[in-house]
Amino acid sequence: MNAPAPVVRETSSRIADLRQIEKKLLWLSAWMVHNANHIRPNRDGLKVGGHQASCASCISILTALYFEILRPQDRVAVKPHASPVFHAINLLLGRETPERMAGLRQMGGVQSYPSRTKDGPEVDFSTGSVGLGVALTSFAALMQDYVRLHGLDAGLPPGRHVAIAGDAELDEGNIYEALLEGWKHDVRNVWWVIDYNRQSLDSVVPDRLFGRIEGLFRDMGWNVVTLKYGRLLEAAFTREGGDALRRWIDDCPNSLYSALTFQGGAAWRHALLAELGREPGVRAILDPMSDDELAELMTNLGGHDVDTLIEQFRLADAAGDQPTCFIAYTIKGMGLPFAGHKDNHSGLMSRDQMASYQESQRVRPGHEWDVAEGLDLSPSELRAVIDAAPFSKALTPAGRSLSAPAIAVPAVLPVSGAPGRRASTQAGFGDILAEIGRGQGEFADLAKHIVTTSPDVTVSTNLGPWVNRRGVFDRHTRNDVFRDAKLASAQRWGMSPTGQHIELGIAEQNLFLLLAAAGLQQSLNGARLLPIGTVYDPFVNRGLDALIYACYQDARFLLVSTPSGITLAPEGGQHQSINTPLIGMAADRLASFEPAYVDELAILLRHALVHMQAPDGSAAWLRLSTRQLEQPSRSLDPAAVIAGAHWVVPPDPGARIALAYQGAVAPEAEAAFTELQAEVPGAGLLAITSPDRLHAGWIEAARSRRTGQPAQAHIERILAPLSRDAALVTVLDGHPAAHSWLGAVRGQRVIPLGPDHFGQSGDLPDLYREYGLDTDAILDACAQALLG
Ligand SMILES: Cc1ncc(C[n+]2csc(CCOP(=O)(O)OP(=O)(O)O)c2C)c(N)n1
Ligand SMILES: [Mg+2]
Repeated sequence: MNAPAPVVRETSSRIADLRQIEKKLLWLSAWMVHNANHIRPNRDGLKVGGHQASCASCISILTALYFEILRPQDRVAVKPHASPVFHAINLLLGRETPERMAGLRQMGGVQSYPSRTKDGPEVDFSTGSVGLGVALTSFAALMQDYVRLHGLDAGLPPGRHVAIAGDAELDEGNIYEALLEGWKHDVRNVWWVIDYNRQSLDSVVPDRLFGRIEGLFRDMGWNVVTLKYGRLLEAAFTREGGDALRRWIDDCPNSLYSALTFQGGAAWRHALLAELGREPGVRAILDPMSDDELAELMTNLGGHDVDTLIEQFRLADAAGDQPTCFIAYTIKGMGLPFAGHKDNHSGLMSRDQMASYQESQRVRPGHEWDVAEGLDLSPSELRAVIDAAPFSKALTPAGRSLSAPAIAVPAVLPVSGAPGRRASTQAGFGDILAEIGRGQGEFADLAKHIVTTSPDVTVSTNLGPWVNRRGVFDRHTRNDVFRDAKLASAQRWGMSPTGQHIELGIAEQNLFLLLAAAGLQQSLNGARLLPIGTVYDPFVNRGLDALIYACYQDARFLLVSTPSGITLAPEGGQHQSINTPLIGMAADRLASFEPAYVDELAILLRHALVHMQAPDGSAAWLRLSTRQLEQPSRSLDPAAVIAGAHWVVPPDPGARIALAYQGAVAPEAEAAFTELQAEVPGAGLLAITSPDRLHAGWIEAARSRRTGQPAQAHIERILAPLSRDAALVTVLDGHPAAHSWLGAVRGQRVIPLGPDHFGQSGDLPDLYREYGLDTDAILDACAQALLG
């Protein structure tokens, strides 16, 4: 039998010092919330909020991690409601200011939940929508391996990815989707530390749940470490009567345990004596203790014992890189007056409670933000304690956020749609990417930095040819059995550490979390990646929260969604999407486009690759179609295509009507326009490539004008030649609200066409007639418009 690994114990003086840090973090986080709610002037009468109990629950976990275990290269997602503790840690590390602490949940102050974009580079991963930050750590670990194996990183030591999760976060389904995907990709070096306070927002969680969850983690190849008891309880268990005491606690329902914790020492004594008083030895344990001492003993859980936490983290570290879940038993509100109360999630200490807590902490009024105030350490001793933490060393002289130079994108992409040929934008996308994938000449460097991914729709979104050229990524080399056996297949998918496509299972939230992780690699690992993810347009909805989350952190990637709309006609049903153009308009930090022809696509794809890398850029989204259209022969103004619209046939000055189309319904609009022109010479035909960019430009110009800056939006210039009372007939294969705002630009009338119902199989003539997108419907709308 192997000898067990030696247990590395901290010296008792270091533990005593870390207990001082815990004390300070509990104070600072509670005070931060108190100050925001009870002291700072409140101008609007709204509750400011903050979560003193959620913070108190994880003080020891965060102390052990940040002041003993974490190294500068480790990356952390902190559970959203522990934001004040996280910021207090940064205050101790000299990376935050008391002013920003005092401004918790205020403009310019520290944010309610850790935010990369608002709080700055100390935040590795934003959190807020529970479950997503936790899962993101797993994808970030995968992407760290990717950039290292491709030699694209900055060469710093690899870090571990750590999530501090609330136990209720494990109710989110995306956690299990991520676990399964992580197992498939053999993800390593991930730790999830669960603050197991057995409370969520509304209530105490069911007792039997964690037995199940532990099993799930083990099934997914994770090591599970349960930290149930601290050193005081462990010592008590070794005494006569200790076994009975342990059994009693093990069997105690979560709700009773929480209630007794809230009630305190006398209640514990009453309950324990009633049930265990006759057990030999028990009274000898309980009787000599004061009520306070008994309460301290009974709440001495593993997640509140920094000594136990450090020991278990060290053991897991020594055991290797297996993903590890720590179930750290805690009490919500530990150390504060509402500890254990089931309603404490949003509870705030009263002024009286804070006054006595402040006194007990020996914090003089006016010295609330002084870091050494009330501690048994002088300021210089405290400094030395903090400096001894590995995490106190800077990751780089420039801090935690790295950078990498932009990758040059050639002026023109290789395929732009041969005039006269029939092609879809989806096919055009696949062709362009496959050409880039040859890695020839000026495209060599670009090709190296692109990484693609898809949730089981790689082939049907036309990424196959790119993947054939660049291979599938896997940490281990795996042969393509079909190819080795010389069986014919269009897909040649050998897997290796140099592959550039990450094949995902069908869960769309994982797609967006992976894109988030890939799109943050510049900052996290100094690796410039150009991540491209493909998905069916309707199933953007399935991953929507994760998409918004990725953009919220300013991750940079390109989303290509195809097929879209009702145009994939016979497939019908829930494969049709109508709300996605509106999502594209409303999503922050996401520039959305929908080309009709491949020449527009080539311009927009190139723009997306540049825009993703621009300091003031964003993620981008191309909504594409499988409908084949005859490609036009023309030359385009790229700036107009990028700005969102270009005249195919410019209107005469003062024209009474224009017809505007977006995407795959171009042929119906063109046919209608030919007839319209015969009736109304001088009418215009407008191609809309992005209602999102048009709308954003319009809002921006109006904002500038309000501040006295002259500005004209692209859509204002576009519509200017039309007469004031001109009519606009608009059509897209998406919800018509994407265009109906156009009438507000210059006060012109709009008749917007587009499906507002979906779900019917059929062929294009039937469906376009049914939903009012065919040429007749467009002409009817034009006639109505002309009649006024
Ligand atoms: C997706 C999502 N749903 C709901 C919420 C509202 N909410 C915030 S915290 C919380 C419960 C958190 O419980 P837990 O994760 O156990 O945290 P802790 O007990 O440590 O505060 C809920 C439901 C949220 N932030 N995100
Ligand atoms: Mg909880």
